[in-house]
Amino acid sequence: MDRVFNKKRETLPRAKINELQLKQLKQTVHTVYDHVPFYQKRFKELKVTPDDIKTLDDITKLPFTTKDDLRTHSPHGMMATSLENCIELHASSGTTGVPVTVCYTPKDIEVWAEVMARCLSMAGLTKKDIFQNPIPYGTFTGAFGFHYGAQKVGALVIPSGKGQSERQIKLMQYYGTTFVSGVASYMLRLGQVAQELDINPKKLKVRNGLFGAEMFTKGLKQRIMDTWDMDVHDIYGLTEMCGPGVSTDCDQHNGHHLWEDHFLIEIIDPKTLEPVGIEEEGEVVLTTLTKEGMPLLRYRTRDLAKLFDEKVCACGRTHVKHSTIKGRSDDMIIIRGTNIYPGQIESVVMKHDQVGGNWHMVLTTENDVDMMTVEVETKEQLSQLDTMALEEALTKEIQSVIVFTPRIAVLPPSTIPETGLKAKRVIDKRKKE
Ligand code: DLL
Repeated sequence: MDRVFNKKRETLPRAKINELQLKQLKQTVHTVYDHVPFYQKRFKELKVTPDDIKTLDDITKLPFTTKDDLRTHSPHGMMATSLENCIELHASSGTTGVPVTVCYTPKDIEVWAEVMARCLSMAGLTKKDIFQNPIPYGTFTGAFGFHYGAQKVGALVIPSGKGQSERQIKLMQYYGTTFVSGVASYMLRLGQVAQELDINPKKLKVRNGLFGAEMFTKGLKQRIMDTWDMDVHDIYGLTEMCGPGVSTDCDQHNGHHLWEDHFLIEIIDPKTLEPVGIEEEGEVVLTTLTKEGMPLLRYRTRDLAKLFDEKVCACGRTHVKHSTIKGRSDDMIIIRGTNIYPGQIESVVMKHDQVGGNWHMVLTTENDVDMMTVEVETKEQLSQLDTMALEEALTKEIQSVIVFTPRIAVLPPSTIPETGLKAKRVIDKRKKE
């Protein structure tokens, strides 16, 4: 088995994983019951005590935790230990409101480095690699998570940090970067910048990348692979669990292995809050099993995915696999009665070779009717005839996915403004009654 960081842990037999999870779940429940004011109150309201947890299925007796709970109570009302025992703090990027703060003990940082090392190794990182980390170093978890994990693997880390795309390309050229991390849409942008500098991305030494922090479709993945002649893996994570490092897709590319010795996953119906079946899509709910600073029970991520029923993956790992994150339940837009996820539009857009890296959809109200305009940038300036042909093709293909006819605007290269770390795909300017 290659591309593995901790073979013993990553291939634990199912019975052992369940045994370990039950032991750790019991421990976590005891800890929050004894130390976390927020959970003490919730346990009392639900009339549950740690003794009620006898099997893994008993998890359904425990309270959910929501983002709003964290916004109101974190960090102080959610901590299981004093701040004195913590050595680092991070905060969510705040894409959907007030950021949430999480504090880490030394052991939390160790676990984070371990799960990141597993994800990075699964994506092909070795101690021989030159690893470039083009993510802002700050309260966002991205840069530090990758940094700690890559160092644990033993790679040489270039902490290249935020933006400055030309500089990123120059660093790749100068140091011979072989592995890149970050956000997929940014990697595509870097490909464009290299070309603008007259550098063929394929001629650089980059051969592997691990990207996440936002939904990206197979089409976008393929686009990066073709532009750079590199392999691409997808990493999922969120500040509330640790940051990046919760799961990654292995070389089979048919699901993300989630580290079940540190996180317990459930998939629920977001309306009824009941568990859904295997292979059924629902909201990802996560419980931390080894966290000391801010353990969380049944955290409702609002991310949508399904679990796969596979005992042992062809890669040799036994940890459960979930599908690519389809998006957040709050990313779904309803327009003229149709539910649309940005990913559905991206899948169509990315099939067209002439389309560049950036696109978004603008929603407006005209004569009291919702309108959707999909704006796409081209890679290179197109002739009027080619522009019209592309508009026509996109109109037809997007219409077949969303049922009504969208407007399409094909724009020259680099005209859609960048929106920071995570791409903003929906600009909603509709009149709100
Ligand atoms: O985005 C952590 C991260 C950094 C993950 C770098 C991967 C790479 P937050 O800012 O707290 O943390 O945002 C977490 O981002 O709930 C998902 O909605 C979304 N997300 C993260 N990874 C993926 C992914 C980081 N691979 C939120 N696919 C999560 C789809 C993702 N969505």
